Amino acid sequence: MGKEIILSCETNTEGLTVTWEKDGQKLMCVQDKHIMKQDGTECSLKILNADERDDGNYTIQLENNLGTASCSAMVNVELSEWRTVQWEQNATVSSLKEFKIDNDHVRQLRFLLYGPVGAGKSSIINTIRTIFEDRQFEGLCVNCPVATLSKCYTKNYLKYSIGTEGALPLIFSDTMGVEKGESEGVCSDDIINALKGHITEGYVFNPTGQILEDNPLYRINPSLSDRIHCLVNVIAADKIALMDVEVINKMKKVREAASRIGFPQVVFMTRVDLACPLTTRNLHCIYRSRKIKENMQKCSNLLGVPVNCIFPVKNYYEETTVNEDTNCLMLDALKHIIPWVHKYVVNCSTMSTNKQ
Ligand SMILES: Nc1nc2c(ncn2[C@@H]2O[C@H](COP(=O)(O)OP(=O)(O)O)[C@@H](O)[C@H]2O)c(=O)[nH]1
Ligand SMILES: [Mg+2]
Repeated sequence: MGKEIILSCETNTEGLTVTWEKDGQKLMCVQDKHIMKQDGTECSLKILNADERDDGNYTIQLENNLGTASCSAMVNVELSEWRTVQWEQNATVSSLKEFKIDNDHVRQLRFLLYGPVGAGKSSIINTIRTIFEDRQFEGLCVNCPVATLSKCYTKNYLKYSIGTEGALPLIFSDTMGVEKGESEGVCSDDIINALKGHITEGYVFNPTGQILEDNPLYRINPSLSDRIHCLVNVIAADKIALMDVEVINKMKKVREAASRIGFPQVVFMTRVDLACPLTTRNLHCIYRSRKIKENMQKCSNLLGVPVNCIFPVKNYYEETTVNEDTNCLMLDALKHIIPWVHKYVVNCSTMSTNKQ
């Protein structure tokens, strides 16, 4: 952003007719923006003070009496960094490992992961466990393409602790994915029941109907420590544009119920590496990428969650070794969310104590 871009082309003969094109159209030279040069066998196009309007596919067309030739280059102007991440993990890992809940009634902050099938919910838990246990996890049922076809994916309501022997006071609950169709995927009312603490872990989600009160896994009077303290909506960055309206409406219903309860809600936008080539090459560019920013804005519009509550993350999915950049991006999200959820729990507890 704001820099100078030079596209240059070396030819093997002089005296060529040169035309520059942008996205298939002849480039109209704008004063103080484009400088075209032809010096012997060297042709160049200088783009001054680059901004997002300069993005595009630039082609140089060369012509002489023997024929024509062309050559193209893609220009992608990075944004100025609009959120910063600490790309060194030790300090954050240590401070989160030392985190304690300032409350006698709640031992663990509870997060529920919710979103479409294949969005990366189970992978998020794998990734967080990998960070705090310093080894690659394969414990959860993560969708593989074959498994997705045979519909073998997360069906149970399961909770996962974090850190060796649950050293961190955090619990992540995995859920069945949302799907379009009346009796497909997790039932929205069951997610709302789970948020309120009515569902005990181990319950097998039933797409055709919510849990009944006489089910042994139905908790009639959940306490603050049984309830969920943060709803984590999970959306895959590369699938946002393809999201079915029925899935979006189901997610909105849950979000509205969560808003009535009043606890923190965030979005983890996964699979950023599949949505943006700049980010695939270098995760440090994530908050310079226009594609990521646009996708975050789309998530915000779809679900009604403000952009500052949306965290792009990359999960472990095929790697066999731990990667500090992957860890740091996830840690950045946790570092922002945990104090917020902690404050919510302490406030709830104080309010219920005052009522007694
Ligand atoms: N490239 C990439 N793949 C991911 C990422 N997160 C998840 N996946 C893959 O996406 C698929 C679905 O992930 P999964 O965690 O099972 O989704 P769930 O149905 O929401 O639990 C799996 O094949 C994962 O390996 C990511 O950040 N990047
Ligand atoms: Mg899953």
